[in-house]
Amino acid sequence: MSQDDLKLSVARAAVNYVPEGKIIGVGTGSTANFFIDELARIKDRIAGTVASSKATAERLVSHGIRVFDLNDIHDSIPVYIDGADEISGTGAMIKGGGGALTREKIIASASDRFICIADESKLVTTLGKFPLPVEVIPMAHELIARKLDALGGQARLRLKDGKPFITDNGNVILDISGLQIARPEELERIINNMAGVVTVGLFAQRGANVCLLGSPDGVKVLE
Ligand code: ABF
Repeated sequence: MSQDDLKLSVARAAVNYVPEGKIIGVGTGSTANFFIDELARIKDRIAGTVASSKATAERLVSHGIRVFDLNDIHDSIPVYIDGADEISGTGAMIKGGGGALTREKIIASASDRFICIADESKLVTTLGKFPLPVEVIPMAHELIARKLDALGGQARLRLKDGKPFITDNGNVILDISGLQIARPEELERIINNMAGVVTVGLFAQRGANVCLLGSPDGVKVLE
């Protein structure tokens, strides 16, 4: 089975978690894209979606799926379905490899349940092998990089085509490599408290409620 087959298998499994007649949160990335394509098959059974990135909103709209502005939704969102770069057995995640971490964290915080969809290669014992993304206000990236280095990692400004990668929110991203994240909730709090940080891509204080992991033996469910 290819990695894409595994992503497709979890995307299909995630459709079973979509409640009828509701607005659901939809994540970003290649696994989330498989989910969007599957969601299109049942689009008449939901009221609509909120999207965690411009790219996701465009893909949803291209399927004729309604996308709401979060400010126009006055109830909590029953489920948010999204991928991850790494996930621990307790549901803590590193996210943001795709650069959408801030909107992902906002929608996760607005949702009753976070359903993480990933192939099983994303499951780790200790988070940190995948460089931890941090979205930062552009004027503060050198300052924040020094503070992150002091935590024991190496922070690098994310580039795209030789220029700083710019998020949907107009900010830049620092990727921290070399971390072994033994206490993800604590590190999330510490980095969130740095002035100039918009969002850290650690999702530990609000982790996944359910994780659907694609494996050659089928979809494994961690709850
Ligand atoms: C989003 O997509 C991100 O938080 C994460 O960076 C990425 C995972 O992408 P993929 O599904 O392509 O591995 O969920």
